[in-house]
Order: sequence, then structure tokens, then C-alpha cells
Amino acid sequence: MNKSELVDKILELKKKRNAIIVAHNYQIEEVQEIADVVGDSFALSKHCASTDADVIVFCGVNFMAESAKILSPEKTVLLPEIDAGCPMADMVTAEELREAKKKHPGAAVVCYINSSAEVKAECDICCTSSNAVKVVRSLKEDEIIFVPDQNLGHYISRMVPEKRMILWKGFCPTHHRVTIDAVKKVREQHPDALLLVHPECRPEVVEAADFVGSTKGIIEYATKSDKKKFIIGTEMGVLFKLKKDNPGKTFYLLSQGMVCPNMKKTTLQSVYNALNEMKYEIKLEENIRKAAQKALERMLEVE
Ligand code: CIZ
Ligand code: SF4
Repeated sequence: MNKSELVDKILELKKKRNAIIVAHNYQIEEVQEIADVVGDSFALSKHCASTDADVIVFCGVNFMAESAKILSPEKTVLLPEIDAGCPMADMVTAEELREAKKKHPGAAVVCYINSSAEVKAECDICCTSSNAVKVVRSLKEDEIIFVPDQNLGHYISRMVPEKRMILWKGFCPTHHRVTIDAVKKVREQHPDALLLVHPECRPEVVEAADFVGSTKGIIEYATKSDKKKFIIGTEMGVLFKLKKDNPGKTFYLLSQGMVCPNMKKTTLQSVYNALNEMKYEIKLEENIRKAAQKALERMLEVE
């Protein structure tokens, strides 16, 4: 099948299954193009919960499809590529977290949305890169166990110095790879551009930025700004929407290595296969799902 036949088949199947397709900001262009909604993991999960579709095709990585299932247990959630995972989410297990909780019994436990349902189920509250600072500020405990991203954790502790943060050692390989040397080099090449970075980057890269935010935050900031040139310090998939929404502006990637291989696995063919064969369905144990839902819903109360 060529591309337009594939798109037609996908649309046909979508109708037949009463399905919606949602895609993360890091997905490849042609997948973003056929999606009903493109956004960050939490916005997509909330959208999924608010529609009356029976089937959700989640173009992203495993923890995102799980978050959608946590909030929409009655819907069928499909992840088109079974091994589209997040190496950072895999850097903490529920068992390891239970051990850490025993060592710090008075601490609140906060997990980044980039974590498995089992890990979320062990936490008091979840956060995203958009609301992490607000979530931590809202807690009454002075001590916080934060999993799994050390870089986001470091950024929060800089913004909320009154809390004692116990940081996990996890990191996103795509963001952590970028060093301050890359910042110096690109600043020299484009001295009049603003640097917008994701808090999953290293602390020294975050400190050197003009703006720090989630994919949603970066897109909104660049779109509202009256500046014309931006260096983008997050996964290259966001460039698609940035360029589409801002034809008069120029975007440079902070480092050519900012590509998440897991986010690039989903193709039009895999979306078609997902709808055609109803795979791969996300299934969660109900007690885990309910406990994870509590952590996500508590986050909603903070917003
Ligand atoms: O929550 C998300 O979607 C992630 C992983 C990144 C972001 O900043 O949108
Ligand atoms: Fe995970 Fe990083 Fe890929 Fe996001 S970009 S899915 S945090 S590995």
C-alpha cells in the first residue's frame, strides 16, 4: 500500500472501530498528521478520558498508553508498537521504590508521569514536566522521594529549595546526552536565538537556558514570543508543530542527537496494523490501576 492508501484504510478502520488516534509531540510527522490530537502525555490521556470513542490508538510509548488506560479503564487502549518503551521509566521498579520508601518512612513519594503503572501505584502523587514544581510545592511533607528523573528532580529542588529532595538516578538518554559544550557551540552559531530546553536535560544545560518547560510549554512559549529564532532543547519531534504553527520563525535543534528511538518506532503501517488486528492492548491489574489512578487524580487537584 502506498501512503495515501494506507491513510484511507486507517480512516476507514477508525470509523468502523469507533476509534481515535492520539499522538505524542515526539512522534514522526506522518503519524502526527493523521492523529486526532497531538500533545504531551497527560493532555492526551485527559483527552482520551473525555471522548466517547471505544478504542484509543496511542502513538507514543508504553507508559503513556498505560496512563490513558488508568484514566479510561472502560476503553480499549492500543499501543501500535509493542516494544515502544521508555528507558527512563524502566530505571525504577515498584520493588526498588518500596525499598526506598522503607528507608524514608516520612517522605512523600512523587513520580514523574514517565513511570510504569506499578510505580505510579506506589506513589502519593504524580507530576508532569509542566506541573512538577507546583505539585512538589503543594505537599506538606518536607522530604520528598522523587522518581525516576534526576534532572527534573534537580530542577524542582532548585525551584523549591525548602524541600529536601531524595533524587533517583534515572535519566532520559535522549536529553541527558546533551552537554554544556553543545550549548556553547550552538549559542556561538546563533547568538540572537533564544534557548528553550526541557527539564530532562542536565542541570548545567537547564541553567544556561532562556526558558525551561515541557513540550507543551516550549511550543506555547515559542508561539507567543515576538522573537524570531529559537534553539530547541528537546526531542526533535516537536519541530514539526513548532514550524507548522510558526511559519515566520526559525528553529534550530540544540543537538542533532536529540532523537528518541522508541518514539520513532510507530509508523503509519503500525497504526494500520493496530486498528486492523486490535493490537497491542494495554491491560492492567485492577488494584494497580486504581492505586495509580489515585496518584494521577491527586495531581489533577493541584492543577
Ligand atoms: O509528558 C510528556 O509528554 C513528556 C514525556 C514530555 C513533555 O514534556 O511533554
Ligand atoms: Fe523516555 Fe526520553 Fe524517549 Fe521521552 S524522550 S520517551 S523520556 S527515552
